[in-house]
Amino acid sequence: MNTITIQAPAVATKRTTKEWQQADAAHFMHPFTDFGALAKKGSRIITRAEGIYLWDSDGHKILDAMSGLWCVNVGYGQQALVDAATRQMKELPFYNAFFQTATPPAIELAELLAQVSPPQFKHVFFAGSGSEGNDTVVRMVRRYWDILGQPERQIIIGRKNGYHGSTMAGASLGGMSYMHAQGGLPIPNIVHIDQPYAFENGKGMDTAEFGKLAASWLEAKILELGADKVAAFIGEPVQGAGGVIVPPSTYWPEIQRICDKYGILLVSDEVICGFGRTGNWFGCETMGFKPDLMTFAKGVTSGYIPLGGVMVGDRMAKVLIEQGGDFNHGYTYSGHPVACAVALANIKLIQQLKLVEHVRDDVGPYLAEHFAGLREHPLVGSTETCGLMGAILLVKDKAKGLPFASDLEVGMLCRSHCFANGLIMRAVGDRMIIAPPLVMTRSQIDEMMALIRRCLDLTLADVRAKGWF
Ligand code: PXG
Repeated sequence: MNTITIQAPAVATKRTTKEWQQADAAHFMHPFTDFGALAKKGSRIITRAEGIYLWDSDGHKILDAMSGLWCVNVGYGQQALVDAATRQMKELPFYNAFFQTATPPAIELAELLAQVSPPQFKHVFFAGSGSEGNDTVVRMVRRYWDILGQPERQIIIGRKNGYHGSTMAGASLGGMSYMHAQGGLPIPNIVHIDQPYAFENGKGMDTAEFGKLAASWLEAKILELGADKVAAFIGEPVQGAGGVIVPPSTYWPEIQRICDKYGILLVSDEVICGFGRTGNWFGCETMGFKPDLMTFAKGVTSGYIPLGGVMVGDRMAKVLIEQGGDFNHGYTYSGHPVACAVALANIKLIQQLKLVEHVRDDVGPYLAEHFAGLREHPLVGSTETCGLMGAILLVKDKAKGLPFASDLEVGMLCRSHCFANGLIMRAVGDRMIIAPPLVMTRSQIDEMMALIRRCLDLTLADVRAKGWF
């Protein structure tokens, strides 16, 4: 075979932190970043990982309580995934699925996804990421209504502070106003209702009542727009990037009832909640609803390689397959064989290690108990968990439920203590959030809780010293 052996490793590993930072600042434009500010400050360079830990280029060990970016469900260093990628790269590194062709890993993955998904899902459309998956959602939902002779059903309803990605369609479906402010978004025929966040929208209300009230905003919006104009509703079972906002248990069943009443398609964005995160295979199972479409990405490969897609429920699949004709949409990497091979190995590993049950019966309840214990801390206004994701709300006055002024950026203050103490926890405003790898053990949760408590204490000392508390 006519191949060239490359002697040197592809990545120079001998640079110092300063050298990495200089090259980074000179050439690499990071996502969601103030390029100029980061260039001055210098990036943190992560060089390796094992289990639930990362190491940076200065040799610091860090407990990764965010699973990379909500994705490394099986933890780092799983050889089965490395072997699957290596084998597939040797056998067939790429072939497309466009011109009436398919590859074995894509077919087997489609089959396995149908097995682990709720029963209404037997079909999948592959994409390269969660954002691409949600672009597919917009195209497929509108195509469905076209086929059925109702092309005026164009509008998709999302939620303020929802996150569905960063492409034109993803960012439009999402309700992040600071994203809409750049690039002329949202695209036409996408509207938003308020989120089911009791701290902001349902103060003092009974939780169950608030859940029903928040769902009623969907019905009000449908009636305002005209039901015959509304194509679909999309939401994350638990809002992730918005700050791990766990809706009341009454919310999703009521959303389902309203969608059914008006014949509107229901889309569950499972990019974060899928593949065991909430203690079931998918978040819609935990929250008790039956969507027509499910977007997935992240946990499908535990982030080892990019892959996303959309599970297509029977209601839509029947129309698209039996009446649809050509669907003029797809990506070069729809069903990429290496990505699919890694996803197969990942899902089989989740099954072998019984990670869904581990979250549901063991570490999920254990985390819930420990997060509830944090409520005694003077800074903590409330805590919430769902499976292996959690949020801690930092407040100025817990008795009165008073938040800190947002320009004080108390969450960012806490986050810098986390970084300095070897813990990755994200700040969404003053909500400190975690979504650690699902392989985490009880003793690793103990270790994480000790770090969280230390960082909360350091933050409390800071806000007291600054006279903000
Ligand atoms: N849907 C949901 C629910 C997501 O959380 C996407 C879609 C988009 O996926 P891709 O693969 O295109 O990024 C996401 C992604 C954060 C953060 O700061 C969250 C995401 C991405 C980047 C940052 O919490 N979620």
